Amino acid sequence: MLADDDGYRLWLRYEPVADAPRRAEYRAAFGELVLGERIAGTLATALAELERGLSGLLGEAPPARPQINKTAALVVGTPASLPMLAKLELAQDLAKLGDEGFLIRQTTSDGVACTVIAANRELGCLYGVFHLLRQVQLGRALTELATESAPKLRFRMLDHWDNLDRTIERGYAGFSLWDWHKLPDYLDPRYEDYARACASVGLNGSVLTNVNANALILTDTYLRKVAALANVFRPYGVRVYLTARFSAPIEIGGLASADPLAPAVRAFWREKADAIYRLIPDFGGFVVKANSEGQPGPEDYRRSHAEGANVLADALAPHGGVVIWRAFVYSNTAGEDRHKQAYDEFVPLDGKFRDNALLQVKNGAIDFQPREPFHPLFGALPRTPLLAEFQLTQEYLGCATHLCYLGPLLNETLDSDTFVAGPGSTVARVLEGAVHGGHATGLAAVSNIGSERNWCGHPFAQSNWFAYGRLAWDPALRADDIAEEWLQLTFTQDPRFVEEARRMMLESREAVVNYMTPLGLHHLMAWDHHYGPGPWIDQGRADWTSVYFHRADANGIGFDRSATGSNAVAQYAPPLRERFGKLESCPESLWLWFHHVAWDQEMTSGRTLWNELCHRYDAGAVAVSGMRSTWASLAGAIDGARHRHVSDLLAIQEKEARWWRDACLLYFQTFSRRPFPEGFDPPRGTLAEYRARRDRFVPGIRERG
Ligand code: GCW
Repeated sequence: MLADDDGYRLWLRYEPVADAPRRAEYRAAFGELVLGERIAGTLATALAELERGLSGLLGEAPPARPQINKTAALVVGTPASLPMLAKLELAQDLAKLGDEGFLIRQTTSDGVACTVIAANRELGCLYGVFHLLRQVQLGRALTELATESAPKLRFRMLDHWDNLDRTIERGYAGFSLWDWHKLPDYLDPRYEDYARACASVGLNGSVLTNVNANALILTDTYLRKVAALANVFRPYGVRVYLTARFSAPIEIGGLASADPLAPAVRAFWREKADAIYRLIPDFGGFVVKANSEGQPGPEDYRRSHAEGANVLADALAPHGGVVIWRAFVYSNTAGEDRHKQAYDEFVPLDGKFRDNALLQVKNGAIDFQPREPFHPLFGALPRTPLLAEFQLTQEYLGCATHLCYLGPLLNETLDSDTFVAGPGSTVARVLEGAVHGGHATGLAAVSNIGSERNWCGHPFAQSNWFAYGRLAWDPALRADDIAEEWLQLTFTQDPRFVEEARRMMLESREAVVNYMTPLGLHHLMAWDHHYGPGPWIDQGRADWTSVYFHRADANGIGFDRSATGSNAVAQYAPPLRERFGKLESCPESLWLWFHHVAWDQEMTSGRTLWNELCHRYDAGAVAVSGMRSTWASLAGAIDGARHRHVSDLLAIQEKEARWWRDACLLYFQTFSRRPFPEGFDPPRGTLAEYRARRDRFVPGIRERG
């Protein structure tokens, strides 16, 4: 019987290497730990990680010494901290690796067999240490350790939507990690474990607060608390960022206006930035949601987003900080197709932002749906550095209960070809600065972390934190390799388990797409909390309703965004605008995103659209039942606690997938007026029952009373 595991250690479990000969090889090769001189800060952290990791993996940590005196050594340092590195002639290789990259070499120095982890900066050493530990955890042969690695993206951010009262907007894993009430005096040990986990996958920025921001975070009392967190994160290379409420000059500055061009407002932001940097010298900067969903912004003063962003950018520039301005902007009154609004707003502003102002663009044009085509702003702003924003917390992908591995979604967006500079202009290459010759920028993701013991609530949700970090380091990595690695690190190396669970993970996102929003449907979730189906939602602000997005009628279903409709397709570069614009060339997976399609339209499967829709909804629900039985067959391969936890959640997911399937199809049938295909397992409830269901106090939103 394997001991129960509560999931707290994530992918950093450091259990003894199971293969005894391999363990002996490692022990022999890592005879002693030799670290660069001036051990403090990040280098000390790297040593502590090595000792901790190797003592778990190998049974004991090799002794740490300032120089070699055995026959084998694990040597870690920068050329500045470890003079012996000079002899190894690494300078040329290191030169390519920048501030955060590292290399691992196996070599001899004065007759001593050395495994060397070298980097230009201490943070690179720490990343190299985590890389090495991961290889040892995976039981890789010593001959496979040599590598060179540098992040392809500069900003690798985790965005917390955490409120000061510790609730988390769209959070499904408990309350906020940040215990503001007890900070700065009490430092929960979790803070350090959080930073370790982030650094272990290469994340280097943490936005502590919700983009629906509270200006109080910028007051002195809170900034001292933020500084305490920054002190904990610093050795791990995780910089702290805060969300800035645009109206803060009024709310905490005593000004009558927040007009970005008013001298007093500029002075407010300058003084605020100065005060922050006095407390947090490596503060990352501000993230701003402005003029979106009721948030204040420069348009309140008839100023552009660029004018707004630049004031904050100017305040941060002397300190090396950046402002990350969100492009998730749409009008407060429904009018133009929401798909088009951010593009229309920001394309005319290209080139008008300061160098230290970055635009953060959601992966798709609407809002973190199970499947969206990539956002047309990628590639459309050659003079503006961009971050792509993903959502790890599963607001639209099953909230707290669904197993949905997001690796395939991330790959799908990052691999999407924008064609802006010919074929191969993928979103990833746009972000890397390779398409327009700009600077590499980054990725951001809304965190799925909370106070639950296992951090993410669902044991498999940890894989999304992990996969995101790995892809932010290298957007070319493949979701299936990452899944395999994560499973081995997190659960076991048992090949049957890894193979079966990996298959489950890889199928899981498509299953969610199928039972929620197949064929390009989107935003059919229940009102406000977005938990469960609500395709019938037709009240309230039009572009927050489901009927706005699916447009089902007696003829067919789908949002016409072709030239005959809203013409959002024109926002994509040729040949995509033509490809998406015509039903014949549009991928079927996006049909109802871009077209209003007749119920009897034939699809490549030979089915009519209506029958295909039934088939997809059913296939999604069936896939979850399949995941459930696969998982049941894996009992015993891992510890009982985590196995049971996942089993119970899969049982909930199976019920909920069926709920989605039945509710959506019964509802759409009122338009299609066609029977369910032959052999179709009929819905278990009635439409009236599904419509009458009211879920209260769903996690992730604040409901009172
Ligand atoms: O998807 C929507 C969410 C809001 C969120 C918003 C955003 C923070 O429903 O809760 O607000 O996106 O990204 O700003």
